[in-house]
Amino acid sequence: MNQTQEALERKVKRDRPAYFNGQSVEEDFPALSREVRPGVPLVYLDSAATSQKPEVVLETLDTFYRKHNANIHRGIHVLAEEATAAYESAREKVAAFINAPSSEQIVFTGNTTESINLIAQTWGRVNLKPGDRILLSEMEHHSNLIPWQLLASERDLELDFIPVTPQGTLDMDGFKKLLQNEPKLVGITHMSNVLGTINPVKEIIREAKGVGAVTLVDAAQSVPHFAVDVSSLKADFMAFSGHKMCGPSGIGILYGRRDLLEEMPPFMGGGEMIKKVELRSFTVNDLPHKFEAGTPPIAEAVGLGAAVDYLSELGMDDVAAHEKELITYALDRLDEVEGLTVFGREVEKKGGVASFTMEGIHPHDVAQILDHHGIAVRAGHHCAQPLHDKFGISATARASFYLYNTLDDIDRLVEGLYQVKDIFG
Ligand code: 7TS
Repeated sequence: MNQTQEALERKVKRDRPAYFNGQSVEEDFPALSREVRPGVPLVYLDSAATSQKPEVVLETLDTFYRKHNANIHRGIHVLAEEATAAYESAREKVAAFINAPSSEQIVFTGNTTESINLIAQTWGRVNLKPGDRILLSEMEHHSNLIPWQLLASERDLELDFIPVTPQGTLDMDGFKKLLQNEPKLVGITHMSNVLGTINPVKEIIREAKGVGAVTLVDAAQSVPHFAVDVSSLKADFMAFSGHKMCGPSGIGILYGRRDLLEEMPPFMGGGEMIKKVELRSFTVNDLPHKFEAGTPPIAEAVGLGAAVDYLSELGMDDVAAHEKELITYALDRLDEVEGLTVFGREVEKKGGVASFTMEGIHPHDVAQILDHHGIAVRAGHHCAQPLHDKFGISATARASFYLYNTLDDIDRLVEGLYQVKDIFG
């Protein structure tokens, strides 16, 4: 048995737990204490895809369905009132979490993807005409790319892209040049789900506003990981997902500037989004209900509210500091592995994401062998194919961290990577 095998087979002791306010948080997440196979404990390093859920969120969902389950906004009975109050209180919590001026500017959707499609299909359809330009970046997730490609082909729009430098940051000189084309919309990811790069969105928004552009921040990877203040950023739109921030899947958030939301037509038609309906006409409901057609994700919103409380109690600055410690340690340890390249290795403002290749070994093989040792990472293009093309690769393996990960998890990852090397010689 070589050293790596010995290391893998010893019972993993969490000598260095993830502490917040003197309390270890790992026990809060039931999934983290499971074994994926007998004797093989889970090391979950796929939080950029979705986060694990703390007990308090699971309990909130359970209690909601057991005691308060009813449809909202339309019932005059106790359960309907309780469910409505819980749903609307979740909206207040989300508004406070991102420092939105009003909860009426928080629209619940299904996920980040739906939030961005909503903007494209409502604001975009009304405000963009043939020849207008949209400025995105080369590091966008497909969900901030395809909705604009669809609209561009329908409306004859032009798409421009802020280049990504070989180091993995946005080329800000390139950005300023592209602004001279006077785009009508600038839509940028706050943090890359592949490189971990945290983009200077405040500066981007300020510059974009200088040429009269409307701004959209894809905050799917930022709001879960560090404090984001939408009022200070002055973003016109911001989109993120509940499932990446300790909440349930099936709920997303769209923040919008009030006057823009007021002017936008509805996204989908049906119940809830109307005030008065006649056979051939209707009047739209007030914000935010105008954009929430049909029965919304009620339990999911309530669960998200619990997740927001959980994160707020830990403190987002402490969450960010913890992840900074993890990524710093991870980069140091990954450097030890010969033939391993981390994309965005030198990015200064980098969240807890390490995407890498190993010389001569396909990322899917890396992920598969790691999985054999209980280490969950993702392999592929992570819905950012153009970014991978830019780096001349088709796929990477990605380890992504969250508040519950520990330095021990990173040691396990590196031990697993040595195992990969042992197998592939
Ligand atoms: N934007 C970014 C930056 C993302 O990372 C993701 C999801 C989305 C948008 C879409 O979020 P959704 O909730 O609508 O799916 N990112 C990933 C990922 O990196 N692996 O799986 C999903």
